Amino acid sequence: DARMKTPCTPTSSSGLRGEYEGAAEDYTVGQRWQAYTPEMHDRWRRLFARQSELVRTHACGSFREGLTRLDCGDAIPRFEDANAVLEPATGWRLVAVPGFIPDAVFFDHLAHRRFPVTRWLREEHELDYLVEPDLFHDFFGHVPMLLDPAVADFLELYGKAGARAIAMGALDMLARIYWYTIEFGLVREDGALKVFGAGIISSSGETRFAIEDPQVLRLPFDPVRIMRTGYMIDSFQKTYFVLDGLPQLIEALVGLDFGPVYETWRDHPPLPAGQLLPGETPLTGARA
Ligand code: HBI
Ligand code: FE
Repeated sequence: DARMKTPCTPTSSSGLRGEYEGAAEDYTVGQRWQAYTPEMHDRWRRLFARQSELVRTHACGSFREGLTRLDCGDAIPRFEDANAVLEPATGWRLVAVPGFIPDAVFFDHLAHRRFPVTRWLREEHELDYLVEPDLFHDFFGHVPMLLDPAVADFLELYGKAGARAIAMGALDMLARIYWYTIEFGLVREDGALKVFGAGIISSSGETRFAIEDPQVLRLPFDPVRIMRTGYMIDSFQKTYFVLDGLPQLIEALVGLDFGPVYETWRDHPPLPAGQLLPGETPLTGARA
């Protein structure tokens, strides 16, 4: 998520939240599963029950299958249990982090197939919305997709692309790729729109909105268009990009050298979210 502003802001009383002290150089910490209270496990169960209901009708097949394989609805999962499922499947491994971590560190984890998962759980008053990643967003939203081979490969490539984007002053452009796919991506399956992005699927309101709203702009997946497009950080998205299938994540990137794209567009202001360009044909929304 790029939603959160600054790392290292201890924000509350919930113990593990924002506790960066004692983190390793790569910002990893122990999950400290024993520190979760019965109230936290109960909150997880309720969040899980509500979202998994929507998943059945709104999520893509890979998400549904991944969630089933993780079998994590009864209590806050232990990362080591998830790793026992992930590692043999796609070679990914979860590492616990205190929250938002610096860009370069985040990229390095992904480049090595380590997915950083925030160890603390949102509080009761923020069940529907919070501005930073927590355990529910990171685990429920992202981990099932790590079992999909295309997403598994794509995330590693994204991590490996980080250093160059930073060096070229184009981090914003690369981050939009993550935002509009891994966080807010849609995919068409058997003609129907389905969610695969974690930012959508961990939110009950946005899951319905992204699939059901007849007006919102939905555009075919296009990496260069995405790199030029600004996004919403504190409301539902105004544009969603739709894949023809998850393998398109890789297909669209193999032939594409990001360097020249960065050079062409990095000094232009981003296109406003929700704006249609002349000649574009949206799947839905204005002039669809
Ligand atoms: N750290 N924990 C955490 N989660 C993220 O999603 C995250 C991050 N640090 C940087 C970051 N995301 C993004 O800004 C990069 O993808 C660019
Ligand atoms: Fe996320």
